[in-house]
Amino acid sequence: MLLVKLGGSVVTEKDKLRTARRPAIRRLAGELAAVRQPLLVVHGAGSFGHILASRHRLNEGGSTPAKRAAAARVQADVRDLDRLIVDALNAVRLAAASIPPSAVLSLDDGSVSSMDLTPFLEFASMGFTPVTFGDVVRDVRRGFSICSGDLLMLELARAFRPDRAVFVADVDGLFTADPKRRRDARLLDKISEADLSKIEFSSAKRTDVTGSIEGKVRRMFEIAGHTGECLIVNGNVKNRVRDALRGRRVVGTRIARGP
Ligand code: IP8
Repeated sequence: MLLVKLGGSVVTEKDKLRTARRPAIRRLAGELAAVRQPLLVVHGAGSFGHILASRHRLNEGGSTPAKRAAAARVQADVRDLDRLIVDALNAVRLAAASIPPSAVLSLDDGSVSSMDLTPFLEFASMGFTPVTFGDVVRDVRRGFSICSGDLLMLELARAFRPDRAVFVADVDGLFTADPKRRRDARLLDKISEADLSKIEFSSAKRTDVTGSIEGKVRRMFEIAGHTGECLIVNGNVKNRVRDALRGRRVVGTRIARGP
């Protein structure tokens, strides 16, 4: 079993509200099909989730009618993006079975308190490709909150122990500094927890409601502990995702298992 997260910055224009990158979605679906192995697919929310979630501070939860309306809007929007991805996967005969986190998972102050894995296990065992995504979900303390695709990657890695987990980003991997801002930023081809201090993390962009890059990297170390291999690759480079999933040596960052 292989686990892949299509990052929101690859499948959407992150700064343009509800704007999908349809050609990238179609190409990546083709690359996933070319791997010819059972897959679990997670995707981020990109501009279908982060912009409004951040504007309405949905990660803090709430119970006012305005907050509920915004939460419902974002839930509907991430489903729209999911539909585009599911259609692209079906077009290449991956038989996508979409499993919305809001129906199978609840949080407790931002951490997973329960998740029903049955639909993932049963659809996967029938040869479907389970697909799930960053979503607005119930939170026993906050009312509702945001569940990131990264958190789903962790839960699925724990449950399925995939041979490989691949994070698909819009950059080549992890750099010593933000490659979009610093020209001297160097790609790290492997990273362990001890290397975290070598990275100059810029503060998370204002619209990213699911936390800092550093927090995401720490979660990847946890994920790496449940997979044969865990890596970040650039989904904007043709066939890199396909080759990474096939286990070829590609440009990217390998995440070492925790201590
Ligand atoms: O894009 C965020 O998921 P992510 C989900 O995987 C929402 O961080 C609704 C903003």
